[in-house]
Amino acid sequence: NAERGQLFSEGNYAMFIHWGLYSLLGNEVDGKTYYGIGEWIMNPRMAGIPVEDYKQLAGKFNPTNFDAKEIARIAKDAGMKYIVITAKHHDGFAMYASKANAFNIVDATPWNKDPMKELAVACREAGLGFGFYYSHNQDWTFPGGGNGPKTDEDGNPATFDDYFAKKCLPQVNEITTEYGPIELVWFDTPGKMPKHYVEQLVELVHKNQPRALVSGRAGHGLGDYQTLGDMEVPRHNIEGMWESVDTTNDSWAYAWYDEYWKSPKEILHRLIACVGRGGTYMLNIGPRGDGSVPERAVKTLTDAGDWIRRYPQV
Ligand code: JFZ
Repeated sequence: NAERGQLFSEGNYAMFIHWGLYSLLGNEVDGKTYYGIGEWIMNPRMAGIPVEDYKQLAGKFNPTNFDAKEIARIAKDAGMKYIVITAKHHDGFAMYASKANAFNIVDATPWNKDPMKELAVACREAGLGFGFYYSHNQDWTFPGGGNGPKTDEDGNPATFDDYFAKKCLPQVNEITTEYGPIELVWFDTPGKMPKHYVEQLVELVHKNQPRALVSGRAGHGLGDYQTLGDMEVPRHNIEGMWESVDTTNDSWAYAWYDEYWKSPKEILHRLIACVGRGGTYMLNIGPRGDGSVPERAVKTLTDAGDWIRRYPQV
């Protein structure tokens, strides 16, 4: 599909955003800091937060400093062309108004707004593309989801089929119909998910969004392009469409202690290496639980952008 590949045809530079309930914790739980990627905080490898406790966090999620226009402006000033944000990560919390499942930012928080509606509009107004990350296999809070609860509320066994039919497929339908034209759906960590599920999802995205690309991590080679390992920059040219994902510091989601910022020079080096070798570079920021973007992330992106705006062919 020639039109569908256009986004990557001359390389590209994009903003990736990891933002969710986990951002509220910033890798600190009950006064204890856990070192690792912030969006994994509830996992037993990190704090191991029980599902019911984690769900309670939604009641405290009130990101009054979220400013969609400001985020779009930061991406634009950075020289980026589109934004991809977490609609749902492995924790299962939908960061948009989901009718399919009540564990979402509109129904479960005091904030009661859909930030994705605002961001989709802000991107369109700024001339930026827009897309969603969606954790299709792992869902740690919905019964039957990958690495999630094995039984439902009544203690009956739940299967992946239950999760897929009741939550995953309807939500992917929502994110590909409710936010206007989108550029990309970024599926991740397919694990052992059987092929027929992935086929249904890819088909649905292509039906609802004929121009949108599906990430390589959909699984079973069914994505539209290849996604390299996290933070991997290849040393040689790679055939076909590919993308490298990276983050401005160490964690993807906000972690309070994470000041391991890459320099603008390092970011430019990685961007140019990717684009020069035929790929696309997507660079992540992790807004805080209140919606604000860490100042150093903004400065790093903007400083790199100063160079890009001087040499706009990149
Ligand atoms: C995944 C997620 O688990 C993580 O939280 C984050 O969203 C990241 C962007 O993607 O983690 C991965 C997935 C694949 C690889 C590495 C980390 N990989 O293929 O090297």
